[in-house]
Order: sequence, then structure tokens, then C-alpha cells
Amino acid sequence: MKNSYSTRELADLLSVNESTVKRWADSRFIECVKTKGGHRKFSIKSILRFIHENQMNVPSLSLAEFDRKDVQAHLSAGFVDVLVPTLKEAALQGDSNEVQRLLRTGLISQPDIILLYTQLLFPALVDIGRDWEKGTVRVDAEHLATQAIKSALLRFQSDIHLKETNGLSAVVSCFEGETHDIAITCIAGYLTSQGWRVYHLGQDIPTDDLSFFIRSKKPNLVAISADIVDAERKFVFGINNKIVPAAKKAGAMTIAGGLQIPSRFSGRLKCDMLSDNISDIMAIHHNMTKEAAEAQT
Ligand code: B12
Repeated sequence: MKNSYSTRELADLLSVNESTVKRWADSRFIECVKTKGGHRKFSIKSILRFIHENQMNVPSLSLAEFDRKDVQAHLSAGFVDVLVPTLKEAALQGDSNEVQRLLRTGLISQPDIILLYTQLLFPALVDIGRDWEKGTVRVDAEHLATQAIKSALLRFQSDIHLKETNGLSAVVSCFEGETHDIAITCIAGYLTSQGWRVYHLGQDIPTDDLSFFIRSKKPNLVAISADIVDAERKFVFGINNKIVPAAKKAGAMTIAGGLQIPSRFSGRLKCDMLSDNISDIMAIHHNMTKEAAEAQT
């Protein structure tokens, strides 16, 4: 993927006339800069955001990245899982630039970012987890991979088109003691791209502080993540007696998610929803924006 494209190159890429590209640029549908000679130049970032905003399928942009015919065929059919082994390797090498490049490549074939994360990023992490369990990946390599992914995710966020603000806000946070924060980072990225104001608190937030934060920000949604729950009673007490009451007072919906949350805690947590899949956030987003729009009319 080149860093910048001329008007003609972009027109070829999107299979439109050069005049169409110029019109889009002059109407500010797609960002460009003008060279000293007056020629338009389009950065790969602005092209990606444009493709993402308009949910365009531009296989030629990603296919040029790979020589292998099987990879090309999968990508043009929208199957980004073909990139999982490459992304896993890049992460284990600590190569965050390569991880970002693969996410960008994936975005071109799969513009829905929740699906992109579910089909490309998470399987690589699950695989790394399996290798760690087997003892074939050491903790240092696992940490390096996590850092590479987190750094790539941060930068990837600016490759994504952000919708205008929708007036809704969310607090996303790991439960006390929890350090697995990639799921909530992806949730925060998705909600931000959909126009939410997101307060991403990250790892290991003490329950009292989280409750205080919810009471002070009065968000519409509280999303808590807990993959590992060792102290069950403390967890149930914290959610039911501190976080849910704070959220209720703020008028917020609460969702708790994690590997075993629905299977272990169904019927025991007073949250509005329990989940083991971040795709549930898409449905919540759609319902809540619909309700907010209806309340305005
Ligand atoms: C990277 C990693 C780490 C990193 C975390 C760094 C970071 N900043 O996130 C480090 C090295 C710190 C770590 C530490 C540990 N880890 Co770890 N880790 C992983 C690994 C490889 C990837 C985690 C990940 O990001 N996965 C991708 C994300 C998206 O998955 P996820 O968080 O599970 O989220 C999914 C669902 O749970 C759900 N979800 C999660 N949160 C939410 C929230 C909402 C609102 C919703 C809707 C959904 C949702 O949606 C996602 C799927 O769509 C996993 C392997 C795996 N199978 O995932 C092991 C894994 C989770 N870790 C594990 C273990 C045991 C540990 C340690 C206890 C190891 C140790 N002995 O020290 C510690 C515990 C730390 C702690 N107390 O939090 C086990 C957990 C087994 C279990 N359930 O009991 C796993 C599964 C590895 C394994 N195969 O055994 N880990």
C-alpha cells in the first residue's frame, strides 16, 4: 500500500473517472492536499476513511499487497481470516507497523470493524493464548505481541471513518483486577466510530472509583469487561451493589462481558445484559441510537 496516490491513480483504484475524483475532492467528500504544482495528492489514510465511510469494496488496493493467489482469492471474497497467521507472526515479532498494515488490508475487504476484529484480530490472540498454554510461546513474547497489537489498534483508529456525534456516551472499563483490555479497546473504537463519546478507563479499575465515575459522567451505557473472575463473591457484590446502582441512577444500560460471563453468572448479575461476544455491542448501538432518535421526534 503506497502512502499517497495521485488523482489518476485513485481514479483507477476506484474505477471512476478522474473528474469524479476531482469533484469528490473539491466537495470535501475525500481529503486531499495540493502539491506546489497544484496537483491533488490523496494519503492512504484519507482513502481508507473514504472507503470505510462509503462501505466500498476495493479489492485491488489490498490484492497488490500479496503475491499468493489463494490469499488474493480469499480477500476479494471478503474472507479476512486468511491474514490471521501473518498477523499473529507480526504481533509475536512485536511489529506493530505490520499489524496496522494487516488491519488496513483487512478493512478494505471487511469494512465492518467489529467483524474485522472478530475474524482477524481475535483468532490471532486466541492462537497466541493456546501457544502460551502449550508452552510454545513464552510470557515475554505474549506481552510483546499484546503491546504491538495495542499500539497498532491505536493508530488504526485514525484509519477509520468517524460518524458525527450522536449525543450518546459510554463508560467502558475492565473490572477490578482485570488486565485483558483489548476487547474494551475494540468496543471503545467501534462506539467512537459510530459517533459516541467514549470514556475508556482501561485495565483494573477499582469498583468504588468506577461507580464514582459513572455517577459523575452519567453515561447512557456502561460496558464492563471481566475475562478472569477469581473472587466470585466480590465480583457479584461489586457489580450488583455498586456498579449497577450507579448506572441505574445515571439512567445507563449496563452490559458485562467476558469469556465466561454468561455461562458462569447468568441469573446472578443485575446487569441488563451479559455477553461473551463484542458483536452484541452492535445491536446495543443500533437500539440505543434508534431510541435516542425517536425520543427527539
Ligand atoms: C493477551 C493475553 C494476556 C495479556 C493481557 C494484556 C492486555 N492488555 O489485554 C496478559 C499477558 C497481561 C495476560 C495475563 C493473564 N492471562 Co491472559 N490472555 C491473553 C490472550 C492471549 C489474549 C486476550 C485477548 O485480548 N483476546 C482477544 C479478546 C477480544 O478476547 P476477550 O478479552 O476474551 O474478549 C472476548 C469475550 O470475552 C468478550 N468480551 C470481553 N470483554 C467484553 C466486554 C463486553 C462489554 C462485551 C460485550 C464482550 C466482552 O468479547 C470478546 C469476543 O468477542 C488470551 C487468549 C484468549 N483466548 O483470548 C489469554 C487468556 C485470556 N489469559 C488467561 C490467563 C489464565 C491469564 C493469567 C491468569 C495468566 C497468569 N497466570 O498470569 C493473567 C491474568 C491477568 C489478569 N488478572 O487479568 C487465560 C484465561 C483462562 C480463563 N478464562 O480462566 C487465556 C484464555 C489464555 C489461556 N488459553 O489459558 N493475558
